[in-house]
Amino acid sequence: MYGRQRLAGDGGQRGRAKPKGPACDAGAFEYVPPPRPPVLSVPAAITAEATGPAGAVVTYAATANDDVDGAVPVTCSPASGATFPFGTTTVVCTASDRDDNTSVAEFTVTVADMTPPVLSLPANMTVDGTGTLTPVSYVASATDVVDGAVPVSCTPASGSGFSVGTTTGNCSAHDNSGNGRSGRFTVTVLGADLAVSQAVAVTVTGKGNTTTRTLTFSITVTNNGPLAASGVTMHTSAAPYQYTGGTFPKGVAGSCTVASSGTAIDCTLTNPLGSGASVTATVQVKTQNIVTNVARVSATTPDPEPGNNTSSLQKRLGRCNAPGLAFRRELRGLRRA
Ligand SMILES: [Ca+2]
Ligand SMILES: [Ca+2]
Ligand SMILES: [Ca+2]
Repeated sequence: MYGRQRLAGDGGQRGRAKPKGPACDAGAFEYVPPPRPPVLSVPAAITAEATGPAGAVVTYAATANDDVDGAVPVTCSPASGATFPFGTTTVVCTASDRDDNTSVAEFTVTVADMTPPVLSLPANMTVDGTGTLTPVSYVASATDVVDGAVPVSCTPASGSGFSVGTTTGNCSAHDNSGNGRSGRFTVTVLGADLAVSQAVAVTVTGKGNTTTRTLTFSITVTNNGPLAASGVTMHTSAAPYQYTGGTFPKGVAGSCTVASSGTAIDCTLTNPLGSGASVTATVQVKTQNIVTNVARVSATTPDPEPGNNTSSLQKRLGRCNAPGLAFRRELRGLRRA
């Protein structure tokens, strides 16, 4: 009851406790103020990041102030500091004054996973090439605070064949809430880069009908790549003319073999040709005409630049036996393809 209230008895105030708060003596009537419960102060809706599979510990502050009692205790459920599960939970808070006037207030706590997994990717790596494509394996993983280990998808996949050069691996992972993270690393495959060039010299022996011209092609193989070249071979063709032989310089381990047809010669280096190193083989052809010597080099070590692995050199010989004229014609005829 509140407002104006008729009191029993003599119109006095006996038998009734003096009201707390702003009451006043109204003579035969006692003014009883309306009940004023405490004023509750609770947080606005809270959104919390999940810190684990169970949700998140969320703390908050709720206070109540009563017009008569001042600050009064507040009871909330779930309490501040409780672990809130995923999703939205309504927190209900109550506070009462000494007259049991009670206030109730609510707010929500929403727990969500808003953080993507943490990726663990390989450091940038450099490997020696072993072929046209070099298989490269690596380990990539991802861990999410809420979901634990989650799958990682990478392109190119571990174990794929990588070409000589630098390839970027792209990886990504998502947690069960759809939060994604991506990362990258590089795989550098080293290779060799053989290059071949050649020069020719003419040797004239004899006179008249006994004149013999021998062309000596000096074929230089250079490795411009960062990786030593293994299994270096050089195939030289001067068809239809016949080779009389071919050699590496003294001290170079390798050999040259003239094909049974005589129109081709194959030279093989025994040891790898190091980065920046070069070696020159000489092959001899006897002819009186135009000859085009084609040299082609290869290695078992990958060579990403095939365009410089072939050299073609044409030599045109005149019929004059004079060495001086032959030399001038040699100069005119010397050109590289
Ligand atoms: Ca009150
Ligand atoms: Ca997450
Ligand atoms: Ca090359």
